[in-house]
Amino acid sequence: MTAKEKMINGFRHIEYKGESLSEAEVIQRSKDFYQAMDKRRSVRHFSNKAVPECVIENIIKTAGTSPSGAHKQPWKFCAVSNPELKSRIREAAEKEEIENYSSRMSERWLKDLAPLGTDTNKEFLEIAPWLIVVFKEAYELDENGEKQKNYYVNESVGIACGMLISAIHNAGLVTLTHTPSPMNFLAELLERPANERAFLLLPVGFAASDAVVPDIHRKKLNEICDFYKK
Ligand code: IYR
Repeated sequence: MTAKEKMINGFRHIEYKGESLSEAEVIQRSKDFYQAMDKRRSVRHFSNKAVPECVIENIIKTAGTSPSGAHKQPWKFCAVSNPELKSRIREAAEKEEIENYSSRMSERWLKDLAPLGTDTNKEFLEIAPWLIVVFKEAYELDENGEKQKNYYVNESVGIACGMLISAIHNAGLVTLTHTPSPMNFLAELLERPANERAFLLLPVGFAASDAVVPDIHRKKLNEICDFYKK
C-alpha cells in the first residue's frame, strides 16, 4: 500500500486527485459554468440532424458519474434511435397526454402550462434523432436472488438526470424533460426487467433552425437562496 492509501472499515481508500486551483481560478470557473448553464433552455422544436452515437455515449457516461445512495448507481439509460420504436413511444405517450390534457390535469395546471406552449402533440419524440429513456432500479437482486431495496433512488436518479441534462447542453444539443404520466408503457415497449421503473424521457438532438422558446425568466438569486452567515 502506498503512502496515499489507507484502510477505513477494512476497505481500501485511495488518494483523491482533485484539481488544485487558485481562488481567482475558482471564482472564474464558477462564473463561466453558471453563464454557460444559464443559456440552457428546454427546447421542444428539434432538427432531425443525426447526433453521433459516441456523443450519446459520452453524455450517458457523464450521467453515470453522479453520486448515489450507498453507491448503488440505481439507474439505467436506454438510448433509442430506432425509428419504429420512436414512433411507438410517441403513439403511446400521446395517448396518455390526450387523457392528461382532457381530464386528468386541473384547470389550474393547464393555466400554469399555457405560457410554455405544450400540448398533446409530441412530434419531437419522432423528430429528435435520439430518445434517452431513464429508468430507476427500485431494487436489486442479491446473490441469493432476494430483492434488496436500493436507497434514495429518486434522489440518485434525479441527480443523474440533472448531470445528463447539463452534459447534453454542454455538447451543444438540446432536450426537454418529458414525463408522460403514467409511463409504464416505456418499460413495456423497451421490455425492461421487473426492477426498473420509467423515470424520465428525454428527446436529444440539435435545435430546429426555427426553434422558439417561451419568454420566461428565472428566479433571481435572492428568491432561491437564503444565506446564513452570522
Ligand atoms: N406531461 C405533459 C404536461 C406537462 C406537465 C408539466 I408540470 C410541464 O412542465 C410540461 C408539460 C406534457 O408533457 O405535455
